[in-house]
Amino acid sequence: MKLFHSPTSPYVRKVMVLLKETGQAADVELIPAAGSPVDPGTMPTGYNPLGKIPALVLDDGLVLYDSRVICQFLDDRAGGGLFPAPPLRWRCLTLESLADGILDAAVLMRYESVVRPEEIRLEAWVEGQWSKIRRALDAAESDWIGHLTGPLDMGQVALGCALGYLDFRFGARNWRDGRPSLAAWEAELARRPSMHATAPHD
Ligand code: GSF
Repeated sequence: MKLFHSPTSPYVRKVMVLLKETGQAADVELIPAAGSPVDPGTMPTGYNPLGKIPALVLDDGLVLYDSRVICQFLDDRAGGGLFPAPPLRWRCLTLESLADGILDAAVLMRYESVVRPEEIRLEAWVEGQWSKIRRALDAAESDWIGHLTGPLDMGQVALGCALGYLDFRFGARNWRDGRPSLAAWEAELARRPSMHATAPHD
């Protein structure tokens, strides 16, 4: 299998963590890809018309995207158990959606600062994205700690990748402030070899 990959992409990181947690890392060849909505660069537009990564090309030529579909496929392939049976499954998937929503907002903020020329940036729009992230983090602190301290699942992996991305790109916003339980949980998760080995870098 071939995985279109970047070491800075938090969505790719979700897939990489799952591959390591389920013992499948050696089954995937990593293909570097980089680009943005303004310049697709080396993004795999021929495989994923959306021009986004991750995209996974299977040995029979079938292409899977996005990260949620890829993660479910790979977990199923290995019997990894990172998507628990219902009813817990719905909590797991909702947590993954919360984490992906944090990432969607954070990536839009990132594009606003590195892709959009300074004179046409809209500060209120950037802060609106951060408000989504702030509310999601507050919900994680107040509603999700019980779930987070249960057996590892894909929702937890996704949230760990989202928090890692906030540290990587928006460290000055100090997401840990006022969220001690979430901070303690993240510190513990970050010690897992799968998280440590996939920490983002430029
Ligand atoms: C999001 C992928 C994505 O936005 C998923 O896989 O879960 N819902 C999708 N990936 C970014 C790279 S990154 O910031 O992780 C991407 O491919 N951006 C290029 C673009 O044109 O938006």
